[in-house]
Amino acid sequence: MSVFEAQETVALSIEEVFALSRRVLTGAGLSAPHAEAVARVITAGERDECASHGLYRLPGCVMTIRSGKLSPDAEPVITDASPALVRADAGHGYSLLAFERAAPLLAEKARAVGVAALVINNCFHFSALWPEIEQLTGMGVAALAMTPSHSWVAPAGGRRGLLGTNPIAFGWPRPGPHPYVFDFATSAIARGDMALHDIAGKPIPEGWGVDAVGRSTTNAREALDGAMLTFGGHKGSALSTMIELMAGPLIGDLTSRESMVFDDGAKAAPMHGELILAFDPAVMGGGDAEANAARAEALFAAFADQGARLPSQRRYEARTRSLARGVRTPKVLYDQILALGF
Ligand code: NDP
Ligand code: PYC
Repeated sequence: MSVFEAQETVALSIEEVFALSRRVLTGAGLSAPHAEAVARVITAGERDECASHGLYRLPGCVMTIRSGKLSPDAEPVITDASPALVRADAGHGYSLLAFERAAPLLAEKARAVGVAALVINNCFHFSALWPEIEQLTGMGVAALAMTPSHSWVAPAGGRRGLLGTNPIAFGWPRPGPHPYVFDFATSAIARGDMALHDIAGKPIPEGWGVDAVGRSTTNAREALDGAMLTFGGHKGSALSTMIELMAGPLIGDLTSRESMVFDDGAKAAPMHGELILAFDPAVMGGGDAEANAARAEALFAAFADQGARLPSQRRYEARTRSLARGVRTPKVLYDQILALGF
């Protein structure tokens, strides 16, 4: 349920969400290719009712562009680094254009070798990972993506920000339009969602964060000013640390702590790297690809047999609704976006 459930809303078509996003982003100075790549992902977030990574992100994008740290017209440099490695230097632009331009080569390599990696370096990153995962499953490969953020999250046993909210997302291609996809922060909740609780004046559950002196809090503002906590205690903490390492030093890029130092109080989006792995089940499965795919489908069917739902099912249902009827966005957010003046 949205934290803005009872609030006044504005009705927008999907086309209007994209046009508004593009207008604001180009108005703030982003080049057309970047603005369109970012607007596509913001529109997808709004369409799938992912409030923390939809239109809510536009004011933050404008703040990032105005910080002077982001290169608004950076041309991603894509390198065919080895038979199984694509490297994309985003040149301090947003990650999304680099991903879009490099993804076809990543999938091609996975199909040739079985498993391949895309390393994106020097990118500003604010987006959910599932749009990228869905692009890859649409090319017939399974995919795993991860990225650090800023050091807002305390490790298990600690009380101060050190790790990022570090999302990890996985996708498995399926027949039909809806792949199996999960995508979550390794913090108990994404920071964007925590901020939405703060804006709506809603309490947060115990276990999401601690205040500035390390006491457990149910006040979102206090947790934002203190430290967020990982999901699953030491397990989320270790998974988050793996993401720091795999999408940080392993790929020659910044950790969340180093991203925060780079930010230097500008409150821009995190700047670091992203690691995306792609797997071709037809190559890796060795034998009968159809039989292997059918076994995966039997696993998914067994969820429904006991009344469980698959991750992304809520999103796909929201997508169907939005494509038919458009979206409703909180008026307070819509007015804030118009007040940016673009
Ligand atoms: P949630 O905890 O809301 O959901 C995470 C995943 O779990 C989704 O795939 C969701 O599917 C699935 N899920 C939720 N409830 C169930 C259920 N009952 N049964 C099965 N599956 C379920 O997300 P987070 O707050 O952790 O993250 C939100 C977003 O924030 C992510 O998209 C992430 O990429 C993004 N993010 C980005 C960061 C960045 O640095 N770029 C940093 C941190 C987060 P469904 O959507 O269908 O409910
Ligand atoms: O919601 O945690 C988050 C987040 C960080 C960077 C982009 N989104």
